[in-house]
Amino acid sequence: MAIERTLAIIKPDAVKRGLAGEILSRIHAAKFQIVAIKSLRLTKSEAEGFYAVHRERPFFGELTDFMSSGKAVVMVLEADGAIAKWRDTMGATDPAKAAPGTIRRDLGTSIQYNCTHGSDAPQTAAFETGYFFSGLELI
Ligand code: 3AN
Repeated sequence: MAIERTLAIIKPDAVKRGLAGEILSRIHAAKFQIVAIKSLRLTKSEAEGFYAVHRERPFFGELTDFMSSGKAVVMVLEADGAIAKWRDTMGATDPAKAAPGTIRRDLGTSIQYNCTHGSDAPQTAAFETGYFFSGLELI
């Protein structure tokens, strides 16, 4: 496998519930390097831009309301095969279907309030990383 970078988000539900530290511990335990990290609150239109690929999905309005409802922690994670590895660490989108021991299974409460986001492919990772971080922040 090759060294990759992926964009990870600790979503507003997890930040509000005080779970950011627990999720960061899991990131360290899984041996990711945190290349860059920041805490921010997205505006509704910034959330719409981030999730533009889901524009036609019935849950788009709800999703972008939720993602702009409070602080999130966004970060770039690096590891061998980071994109798939972070998705494995998070678990399936729906916490009820996620494997035991994954973040979403252990901490998520619904398909919407599933605590974390992760890029799903190299092109998505490049777009999502550039959405939040400048080149200088990624050295
Ligand atoms: P993933 O984040 O696992 O790649 P996607 O890309 O299918 O999942 O969905 C993006 C985000 O949209 C999910 N993280 C979840 O918060 C939300 N979402 C997905 N399906 C639903 C749904 N049926 N109802 C509400 N929100 C959803």
